[in-house]
Amino acid sequence: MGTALVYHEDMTATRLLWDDPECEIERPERLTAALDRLRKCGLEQRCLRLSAREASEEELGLVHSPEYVSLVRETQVLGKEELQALSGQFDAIYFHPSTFHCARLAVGAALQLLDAVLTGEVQNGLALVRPPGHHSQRAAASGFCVFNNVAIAAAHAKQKHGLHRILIVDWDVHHGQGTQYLFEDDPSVLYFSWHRYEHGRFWPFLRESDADAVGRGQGLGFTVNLPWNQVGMGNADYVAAFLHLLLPLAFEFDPELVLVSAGFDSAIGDPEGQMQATPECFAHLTQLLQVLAGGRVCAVLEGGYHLESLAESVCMTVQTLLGDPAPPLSGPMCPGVHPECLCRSGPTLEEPPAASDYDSELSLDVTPVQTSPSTHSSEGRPPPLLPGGPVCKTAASALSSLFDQPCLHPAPPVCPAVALTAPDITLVLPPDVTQQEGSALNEETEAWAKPHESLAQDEALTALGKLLYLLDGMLDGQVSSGIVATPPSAAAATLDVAIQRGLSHGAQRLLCVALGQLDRPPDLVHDGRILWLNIRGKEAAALSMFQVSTPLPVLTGGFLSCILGLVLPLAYGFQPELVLVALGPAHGLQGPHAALLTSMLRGPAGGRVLALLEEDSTPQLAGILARVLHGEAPPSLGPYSVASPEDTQALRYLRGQLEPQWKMLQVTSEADCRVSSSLRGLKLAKVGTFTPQK
Ligand code: X5A
Ligand code: ZN
Repeated sequence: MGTALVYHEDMTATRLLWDDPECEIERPERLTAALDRLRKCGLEQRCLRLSAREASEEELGLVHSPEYVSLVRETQVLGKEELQALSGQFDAIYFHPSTFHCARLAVGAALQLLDAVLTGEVQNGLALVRPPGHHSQRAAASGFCVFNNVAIAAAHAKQKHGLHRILIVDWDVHHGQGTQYLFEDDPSVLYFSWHRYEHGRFWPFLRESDADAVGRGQGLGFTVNLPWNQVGMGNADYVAAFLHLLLPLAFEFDPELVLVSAGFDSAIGDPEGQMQATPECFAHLTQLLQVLAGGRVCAVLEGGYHLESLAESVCMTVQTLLGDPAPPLSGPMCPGVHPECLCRSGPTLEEPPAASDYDSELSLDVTPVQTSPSTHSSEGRPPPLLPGGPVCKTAASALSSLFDQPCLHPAPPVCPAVALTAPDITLVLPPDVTQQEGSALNEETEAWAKPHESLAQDEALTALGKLLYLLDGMLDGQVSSGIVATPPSAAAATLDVAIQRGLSHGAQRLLCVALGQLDRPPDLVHDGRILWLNIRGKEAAALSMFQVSTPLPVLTGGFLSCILGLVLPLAYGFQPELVLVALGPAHGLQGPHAALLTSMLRGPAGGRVLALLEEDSTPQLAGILARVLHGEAPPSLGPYSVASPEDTQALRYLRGQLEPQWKMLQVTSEADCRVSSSLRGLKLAKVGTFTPQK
């Protein structure tokens, strides 16, 4: 199943015909820049190209009043003066004789994308549209938006496809007040928006953009606003907001479809947003959403006014929709540490991400660029900004070198390999997953096996040979990820060898997630190169910031809290070059849970995940892991059940222990805390009253 790209050249027609400094940023070049970049990077060619159609007036009527539709229709015949006069009746709006046509194409593009996804023609996609939609209301244009593309798509998904639960994620830097108004009393649409707010001093200056607007009537609890009261939010803030706020709610909501109001004015360089998130961050946001709704994600362009940043962020989004692993995030992952601070203390913006950082994506031979966690975690937040100084200059030079290259993408990523030893495991693998035949040389394999009694028998040696070969392929960048099956008795020793081999190959940070009865190898180095996380069903303990164990929660809610609230924040904070996921003896994990964990662990390590299974695991398990490593969506976890009190307590204890060192565990910023507290009561109320209708 593929990715659709919906577009129509006519949408470049609408443009500002008079002087208006507020509106001039919404230009035709926004679309051409994005499309050109998609072509140059070979991404457009990998998509199913769909030509946008015009939405019908009936479709516009799903959310807009007939009078408003007539008003916009009539702008087609107006002259410049009349257009300007009418535009003045709305907030931040310009009309052009082509506006009605373009705006109908924009809605039509969103609908076409939605239909392609909901009929199963494609898995996901992006509609590249102008004008944008999320500020548009039932009877009003606003903020460059004429018709609400995403809202009409949601209404259509309910009406024509019978959907019951739709998640709208609005990552544009402005509050989509139009979308909020249209669904505020509707519990079948969960609307999430983060936005620059600055305590109400940023456009659209609305009280109802604040965190305490949570919907009303039946829709109470189904509107979630995360206002940013400062500019300069970066990768760590965005990822933390998804992990700690959006995703826990989204998993509980269990959407059948995810619509993204994909504005890229929340990216670095944008004059409106003044934020710091790099284009790669949108790959991560996309990947985090792809674990929902069976991967049915429809992204529709909203804002984004820095052409380079916009184009690159669009590419990151499409590349991820296509299933490629997200490139690693650069810079220390510390939520709440904002650019002024970074410029003064961190190496990131002083040594801006350069071409080589992107080239190193699939190669571990390059010296890692990130600060190690031990240097940025021990001293807390850097001192506040001193007035004046070189701050902005540094940020600007970081930005220019970030966008200097014509195309930042490496060659299309290599596919996962599966190295299985037991011949009786036959798999239904995706066609481009390679069944690895190769093996390390016998001498080398025996040398690695020597210290381990459990690796003496032939079967264990064969598995080890395959593992070493696969691991070298991953570390050298020939394969992105892989699966190896070992005899159960050899699991611990095989994992030990994998870690040692990774270190001797020069890996600087290796994350090991061990499930079941697998102890940390006793003679492992304690120098911060290995983060050992054991999810095994005994007690919660943090022996050090690099050695953590937690019980395996039995209920779905507990499992999700453990993944979203502990495993992924640690993983994103650690920024590993390689992740080993080992399903050891008595791991107790069901297929869908293992698939979700493995799928999400692709994020922090640029897709380099090696899964170790036991030989007697079912072929289905190996198959499902191969598919998620290949970029497919994990299967649903089944009905949601709230975490048990014991699981919640264990998690809270561990987070308390580890929070001082691992900043990604902290629920970011004051605003975020306020959202959580305004939702807490509602979320609990919802668990009792909200019954998913499948
Ligand atoms: C879609 C979008 C922004 C309007 C800003 C007006 N609109 N100052 O990004
Ligand atoms: Zn915007």
